[in-house]
Amino acid sequence: MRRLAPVLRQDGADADLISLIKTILAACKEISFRVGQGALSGVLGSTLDENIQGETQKKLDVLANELLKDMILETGLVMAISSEEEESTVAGNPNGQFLVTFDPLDGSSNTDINSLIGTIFSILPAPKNADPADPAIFLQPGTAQIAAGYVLYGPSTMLALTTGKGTRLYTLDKTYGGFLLTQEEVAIPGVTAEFAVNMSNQRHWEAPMQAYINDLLLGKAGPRGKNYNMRWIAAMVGDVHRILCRGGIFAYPRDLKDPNKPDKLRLMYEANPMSMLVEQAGGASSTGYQRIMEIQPVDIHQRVAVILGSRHEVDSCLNYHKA
Ligand code: AFP
Repeated sequence: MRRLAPVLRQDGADADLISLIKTILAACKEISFRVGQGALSGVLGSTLDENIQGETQKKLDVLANELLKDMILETGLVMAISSEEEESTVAGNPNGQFLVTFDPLDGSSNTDINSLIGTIFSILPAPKNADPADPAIFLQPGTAQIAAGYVLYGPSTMLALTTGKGTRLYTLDKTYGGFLLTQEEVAIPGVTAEFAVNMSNQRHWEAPMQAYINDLLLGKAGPRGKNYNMRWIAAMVGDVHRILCRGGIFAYPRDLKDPNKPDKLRLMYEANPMSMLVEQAGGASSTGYQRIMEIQPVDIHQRVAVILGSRHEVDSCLNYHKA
């Protein structure tokens, strides 16, 4: 089996990018170890604090954030980092050529029930001669991403990674301590009969999403002419991983429950990296009205509606939004 570095070299990644990715993964291996220890590690449960999103922080969120932040900044390769758990960006080396934005622990409500969680990351180019302390350096569309990936802490620890040459899956070999290539080229089937959405929000969605899901629920007797199955992991990494493995559509649509927070998922460290992984695997990703990776960000913690997965199913959903 092939190790990560030679595969990245073959894909044209330079030594600095490989070194940065390996550092991110070194932090993820440490997180994987702590997660694997479960209650024995003493890091389950909540802190007394809230993050910038107003959500209770889990101890593991804080630990994962500190590990990633410190290790990435120590490389000297990075001008600044931005994290779900940091109110603003954190400056690094003014001459660093990369920016890294990450969700240290996605699906953190799953930590206490020994269920799927993961780390999502996105690597962007650092602008030349910019102020490392200025958050505006991160406001680049997803199309500018140099690399994107996630590490899924499940029964095995897996890495999904793209540097723009397809999406590849690796599995952490805990005996040797490195990630080995286990799926060279992920290809999401274009057609699916599986959807993932939090149905409890259905009554708050916009009309096009209501109509689309209603038609899926009508099954064989409805306009789609086939029965659909539903899955919801409550961790985007888990749902996207399933879609990379066997297809499907994942949606966290706009929701009119709280007018101050119509969208849930974060553009910079959830939607953009996942969109790059999905598109590089032949899938599609949209807000319903716009390709996610073409959104010009206005804020590092910006939220967006997300509809992604099997290309033809995403197209069907988008047709409802055109009507
Ligand atoms: P947390 O990481 O804060 O737990 O949020 C996870 C998440 O952002 C995303 O990974 C899930 O798909 C979604 O929220 C789950 O949302 P529901 O709470 O509506 O199930």
